[in-house]
Amino acid sequence: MRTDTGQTVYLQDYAPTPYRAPHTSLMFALHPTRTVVRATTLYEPVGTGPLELAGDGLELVAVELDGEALDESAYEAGPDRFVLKAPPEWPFALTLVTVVSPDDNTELMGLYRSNGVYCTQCEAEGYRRITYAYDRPDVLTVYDVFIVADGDGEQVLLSNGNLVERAVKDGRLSAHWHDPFPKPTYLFALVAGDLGAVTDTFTTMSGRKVELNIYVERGKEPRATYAMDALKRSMAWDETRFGREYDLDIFNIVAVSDFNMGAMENKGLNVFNDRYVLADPAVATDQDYSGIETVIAHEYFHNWTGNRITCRDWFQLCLKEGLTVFRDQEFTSDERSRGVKRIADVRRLRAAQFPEDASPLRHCVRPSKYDEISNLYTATVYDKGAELIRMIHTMIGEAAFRAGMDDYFARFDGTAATVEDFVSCFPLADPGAFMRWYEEPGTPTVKVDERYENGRYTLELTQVPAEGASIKPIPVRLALLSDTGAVDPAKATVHGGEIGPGHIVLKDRVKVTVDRLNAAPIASVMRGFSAPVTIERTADEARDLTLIAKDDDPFTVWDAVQRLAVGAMRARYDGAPGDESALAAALATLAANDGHEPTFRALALIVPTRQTLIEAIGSDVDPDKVNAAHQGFSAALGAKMQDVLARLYSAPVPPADDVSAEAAGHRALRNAAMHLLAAAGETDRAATQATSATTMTDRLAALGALAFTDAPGADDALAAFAAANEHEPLVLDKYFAMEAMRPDDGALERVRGLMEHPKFSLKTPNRVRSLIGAFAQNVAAFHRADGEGYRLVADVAKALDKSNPQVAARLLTSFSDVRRFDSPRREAAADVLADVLQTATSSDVVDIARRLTAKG
Ligand code: B3K
Ligand code: ZN
Repeated sequence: MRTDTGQTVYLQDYAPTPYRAPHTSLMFALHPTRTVVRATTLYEPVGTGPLELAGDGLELVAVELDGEALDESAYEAGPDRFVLKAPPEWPFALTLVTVVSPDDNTELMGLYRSNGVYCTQCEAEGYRRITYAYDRPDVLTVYDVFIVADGDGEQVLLSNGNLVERAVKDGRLSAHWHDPFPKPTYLFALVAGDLGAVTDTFTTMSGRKVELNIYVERGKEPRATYAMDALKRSMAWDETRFGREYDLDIFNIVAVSDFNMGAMENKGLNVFNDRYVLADPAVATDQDYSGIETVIAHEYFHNWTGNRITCRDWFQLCLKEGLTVFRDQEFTSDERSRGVKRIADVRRLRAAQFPEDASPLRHCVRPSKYDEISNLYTATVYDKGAELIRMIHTMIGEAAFRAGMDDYFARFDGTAATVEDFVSCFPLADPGAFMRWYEEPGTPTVKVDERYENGRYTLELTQVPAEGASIKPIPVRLALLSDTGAVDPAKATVHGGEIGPGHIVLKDRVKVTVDRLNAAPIASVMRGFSAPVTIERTADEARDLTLIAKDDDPFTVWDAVQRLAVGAMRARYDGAPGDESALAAALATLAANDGHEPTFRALALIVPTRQTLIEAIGSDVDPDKVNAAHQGFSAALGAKMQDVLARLYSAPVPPADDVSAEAAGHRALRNAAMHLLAAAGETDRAATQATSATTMTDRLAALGALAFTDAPGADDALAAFAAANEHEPLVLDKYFAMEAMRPDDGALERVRGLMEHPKFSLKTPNRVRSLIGAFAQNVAAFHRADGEGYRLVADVAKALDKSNPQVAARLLTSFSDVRRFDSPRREAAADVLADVLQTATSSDVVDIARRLTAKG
C-alpha cells in the first residue's frame, strides 16, 4: 500500500541527472506472484555524487557492479529508493535484481495481470514498481529485453522495438526484443500471454514494409479489424500531412480489459483499454467506432510527438499531449468532417475543460508545480493544450505551421524537449505574450458589442482576462453578414488589433467600423471557435435566428442554437412559462435542410446538457429545478417540431455493417429526432426500436430515449438488455452507465443495488467508471440535498484509495462543481470531502481532496 502523500515538485527545480543511462538489459522470468526482474544498466557519469534511483514498493534481492556482487556497505536500499553511494568515475554497469508480484498489483501501474495476460503501464511513474531507475522522461536509454515464461509455444511475448529472437524449449518460451530508439522509462512495455491476433502490413513512404499486429482476447479477432483499418489510415495520414514515417519493423497493439485509462503509446507496443479496440456493429455504437479511430490515431501519432521527441520533465506534459490531441483532431477532420469535428471538440472543451479551469482544480496548461503527477492528465493539459496549438495554426496559417513542425522534428528529434523549444519553431508575432497561454490558468472572456447608426456599423471586441490573469493574444475569426451577402472586409476599418490572414489578433480591445451601409450587418464572431474563450454576447433572438439561417460556419450556427436553447431553459428555470416557437421553427428548417450534413443537423437537435444550464445559472443551483427546466424545454421543442421530426425519423436506416461517418450521421439524425419525440411523450418509436434495432447505436439510442423520459416499459427494456448482454463486458458497461444516469428519483437506490450485481467489481476500472463515474454525472442524484449521492461516490473513492488510487482520484474530481449548488449541498459535500481527506492514504486522493477542500 502506498502511504506517500507526496512532495511538491517545482518546475524551477529542474536539474539534469549526474549520470546518463545509455543502455539497459532487462531480463524477466515471469511468474504470477514472483516475477524476477534482472536489470543491468550502463551508467556514464556527466557529473559527480551518488547515483540515486527511484523505486516504489520493491523487493531487492541482488546487486552487482560490473558483474561482481556488491557489498551492502556500498549502497542504501529500501522499497522506494536505491542509492549507490560512491559510483566509479568512469562508465559502469549496475545490475539490480528485484522481485515483483503481478497478481497482487491492483493499482494497474508497473507489471500486472489482466485476464491472465501480463502487461505493463509505466507512464508516468510505474516503471519504478518494476525496478529501480532514473524514472524520469529526460533520461533516454536503448533497451534490450529478454522475457522467459512457461508455455507451449502459443503465447505471445512482446516488448518494444524489433524482435531479435524467439525460442521454445522444454516447455519454456523466451524472446529477445531490441529497441534501437533511446527512450525514457515511461515508454517501456511488456506483454505476455495467450492472445489472438489480427495481422496486416503497411508499406511506408520510403518503401519499408512494417508488420502490424493487434492482439486481443482469443475469439474476438474479428472485432479488431476496424482498429486495424484505423491504424493503417493513421500511418498514411501522418506521412501525407506531417511527413512522418514509422520507424520500426513491427508495430504491435494489445487490448486488455483492465486499464486505468484509454490507451498508452509505448514505443512499438501500444497497450489499449479494449473498449478502444473491439467493435462490431452489434456491440459497439458509432460513437465507439469514432472513439476507436481517434485513440488508435492518437497513440500512433505519439510515435513522433511524445516518443521520438519526448518531454524534458512532466511539467511539459502538454508538449506531447496537447500536440498529439491537435494532430488526432486534424486527422478526424480530414477523414470525416471538419465542421462537425470542431463542434464535437468545442462541446468536449466546454463540458470538461472550462469547468475545470473555473474550479478549485484549475491549473495552467504548463503548470509550475504539482503534488501528484497522475492527477495532471487533465482536460486542461490535453484539450486546452490542443487549443493553444490550434491558435498558433490559425495565426500563422497551414503552410507556416507545417514548416514550423518540420523544424521542430529536425531540431529536437531524439531529445527531451520543452514547450519553449516547441514555440520557438513558429514565427509568432509575440512569442512571450503567447507563452502566457501556457502559464496562466482560467478562461478569458471576449465581449462582443455592436452598434448601428446612420449607415455606420461598429463592432467592439473586448478581452476580459480570467481572475488574476493578463491580456493574451486571441485570434478572432470574423465575418460580417448582410442581406446582400458578406460585407467586403476591405471596406472595414480596424483599430487596435493586429490583422492576420483571415483573423484579427485581439489584445485588450478591437474596434471594427464599416460606413455607408443600408442595413445593420450581423457579426459572425469566433468562427470555427478560433480561441478557447467564453463568448459574451447580449441576448438577441433575431440576431441568432439570422445566424442560424444564414451563416456558413458550422460552429457559429451551432453556437447560436446553443445560446437560444440555454436562454430558453434558463427562462424556464427562473419560472417563466417558456416560449420556444421561434427556435423550434429555425431548428425545423435547419434539420430538414438536406444541404447540411446529417451529423451537423443531429448535433443541432441535441438539447444542451443539464451541466450547460448549471453553468449558465452559475451559483446556488437547485438541481431538481434544472431537471424540470431541461425536461420542459425538451418536451416543448419536441412537440413544436413533431412533423419534421417524424419525417426525419422515417428516413431509411443505413445498413448495419456500414460504419462510415456518413451512415453514422444518418443514424444520429434519426435518433436525435426520436429523442425529441420521446421527450414530448411520443415514445412508441423508441419502444419499437429498442427491440428491432440491428445496431448497438440504434438499440442504445432507443433505450436511452425510454430511460431518460421514464417511459412505460423502460425498466423492462433495460432488464432485457442487461440479460441479453451478460457476457459482453463492454455492453454491460453501457447498461450500468444508463441505469446510473437516469434522471428519476430512484437513481441512488438503483446504483446501490447494482453495486451488489454479480458483474460489478471495484477491480475493473471500466466497470467503476460506468456505474459510479456515470452516477456522478447524474445531476439530481449526485447532488441530492441529503448528501447521500456525495456519500456514495466518496465511499467508493475511499475503498479505491487503497487498491487503485488513480481511479479513486479521478472519481473524486466530480466534486469540483459542487460550489455551483445551494448551501445545504455545499455543506454536505464539504463534510464528505473532509472525511475523505482525513482517511485517505494515497498521494493521488490526498492531492485532489486537499485541493477541493482548500479555503479561498
Ligand atoms: N500517455 C497516456 C496517458 C498516460 C496516463 C498516465 N496516468 C495516453 C495518451 O495520452 O495517449
Ligand atoms: Zn496522449
